[in-house]
Amino acid sequence: MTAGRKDQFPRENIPQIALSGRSNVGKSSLINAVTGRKNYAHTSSSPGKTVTINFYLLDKKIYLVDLPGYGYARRSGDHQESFSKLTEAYLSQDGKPDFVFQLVDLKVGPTQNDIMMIDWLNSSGIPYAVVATKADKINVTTREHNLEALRSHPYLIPPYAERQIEVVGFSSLTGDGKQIVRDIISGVSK
Ligand SMILES: Nc1nc2c(ncn2[C@@H]2O[C@H](COP(=O)(O)OP(=O)(O)O)[C@@H](O)[C@H]2O)c(=O)[nH]1
Ligand SMILES: [Mg+2]
Repeated sequence: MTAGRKDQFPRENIPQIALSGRSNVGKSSLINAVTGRKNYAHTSSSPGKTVTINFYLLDKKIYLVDLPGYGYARRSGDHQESFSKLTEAYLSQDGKPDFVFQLVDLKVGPTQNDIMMIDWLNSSGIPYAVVATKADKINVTTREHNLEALRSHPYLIPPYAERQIEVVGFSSLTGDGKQIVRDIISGVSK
C-alpha cells in the first residue's frame, strides 16, 4: 500500500514498524532481505526519489513501513532535503509506529540527520533499534570497531536514551543480522 497523503495511511489495528534512514542507506533492501522476496520493495541506486510512504503487510500481522529517505542533496549547492512533511505527519500524529528501525550506514557512521532523528526518537517514547547497514562493505576489524563506536554513542545510552539502544550489524547482501531483525519484528507483531 502506498500513501502520498496522510489520509491514505492504513487505519486497521495492525502493529507497524517504520524504517527510518537517509536515502540509499538500505531501507528497501532490508525489507526484501527479511521477507526473502527479491523485489518486494523497490531498491534504487539513484537516491532521493521516494516521496511516498510504502506499507508492506506481512502475514496480515504487521506492517513494515518504508519512510522517504532524508538528507539527500539532489545537486551540489542544493539544500539538503530534510524530513518530508509526510514523514513528520506519520511519525508525530497520524501514524505513530509501534517500533522504529533507525538505519545507519556502518561504514559511514551516523550523519547529522541520523543524529537528529535519533534525538527525536529518544524524546518520542517510541521504542527503536539501530540497524547498521552494509556491514559487508568493511572488514571484520573495522566492522567491530564501528559497531562498538555506535553502541557507546552518547545518544544511544542513558541519560539521552531511556535505556541502552540495541545496535544490530546488518547486511542485506550476506544476510548478516537478518535473524535478529526478524526476531525483533516477531516480538513487535505479538
Ligand atoms: N553492499 C551492500 N549494498 C547494499 C546493501 N543494502 C543496500 N545496498 C545497496 O545500496 C543502494 C541503496 O539501497 P536501497 O535499499 O534502495 O536504499 P534506500 O534508499 O534506503 O531504500 C542499492 O544500490 C543497494 O543495492 C548491503 O547490505 N550491502
Ligand atoms: Mg528505498
